[in-house]
Amino acid sequence: MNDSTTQTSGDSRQSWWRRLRGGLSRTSSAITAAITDLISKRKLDAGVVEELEELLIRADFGVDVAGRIAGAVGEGRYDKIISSEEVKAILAAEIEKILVPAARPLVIDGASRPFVILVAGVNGSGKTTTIGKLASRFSREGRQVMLAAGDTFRAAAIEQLKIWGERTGSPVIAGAQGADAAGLVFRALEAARAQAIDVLIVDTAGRLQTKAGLMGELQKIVRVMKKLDPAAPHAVLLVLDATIGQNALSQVREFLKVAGVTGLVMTKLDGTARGGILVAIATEYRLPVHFIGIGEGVDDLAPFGAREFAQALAGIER
Ligand SMILES: Nc1nc2c(ncn2[C@@H]2O[C@H](COP(=O)(O)OP(=O)(O)O)[C@@H](O)[C@H]2O)c(=O)[nH]1
Ligand SMILES: [Mg+2]
Repeated sequence: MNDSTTQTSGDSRQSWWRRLRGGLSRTSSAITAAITDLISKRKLDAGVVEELEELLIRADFGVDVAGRIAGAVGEGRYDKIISSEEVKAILAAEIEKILVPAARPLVIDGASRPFVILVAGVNGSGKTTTIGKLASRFSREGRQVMLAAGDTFRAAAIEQLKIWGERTGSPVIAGAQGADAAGLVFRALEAARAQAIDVLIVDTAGRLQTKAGLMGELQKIVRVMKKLDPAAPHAVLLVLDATIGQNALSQVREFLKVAGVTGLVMTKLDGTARGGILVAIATEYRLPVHFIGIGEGVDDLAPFGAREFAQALAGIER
């Protein structure tokens, strides 16, 4: 996806770019400060390339990607004086190339009513917040949204979803704490059909400690949905917290096994200097990255664009 599909008007595009740039600034400052430091008054040589590789590994790009990008910077440029702006530009171009296949938007198929989105991920990854942000976005697009409080484990989780429902004008189907999540989701899907809802977003629990139980619960939710609509869920979004770095990779592996993940949302990119993890995941799993979260506010979620993300990460000014 390119910038023009992210925002339409020039003004909002500019303000979005500033927000994205600001959100990724921890990672980009770490990278650009190191690059400037590395190449100031020095010719490019194997030592510089190696140090560049190391700094990319520190930003969680992963060893393979870091090696590939550093190699591309070095290619044909040994013994030349190269400016940090040039290095940043090559870096951005290489990151963009890697991310293009991952930047695929979440397409809401209007023929599926409701279009059911199951949201999975470990506790604290940002599921409920992301659901609120998505509800706001879809409502603004003129869609009727309903939320299902499938995280029945904690009372606070149910309350949190209700608040997002109020804020975004979306009805919330919730049960008592401890209620059977699959049963609740069944009811929600019935209600969504009766009320001609366009998008039903289902929150889930993310208890990592009881992995087997949690994963069983997810599978049960999916099985029960299919009784009403064999095509549901139409999307399974895995929400990943960027601040956990390389652990995100093993979470993708676990959830892919049981939940049939169709796309990713990476949150909290504003809270880490290691935003390269998104690049590592995109390379390893070839899953679409639909959205990124760069703050706690309702507007701090954006469709993922390869070029703008790569440029923001490389600290390029527009
Ligand atoms: N800085 C930042 N915080 C976020 C983002 N997304 C979620 N959070 C915060 O992360 C915490 C956990 O989020 P929550 O949605 O409750 O996670 P859940 O347990 O997966 O439902 C909350 O304090 C959120 O405000 C983000 O993109 N950036
Ligand atoms: Mg939650």
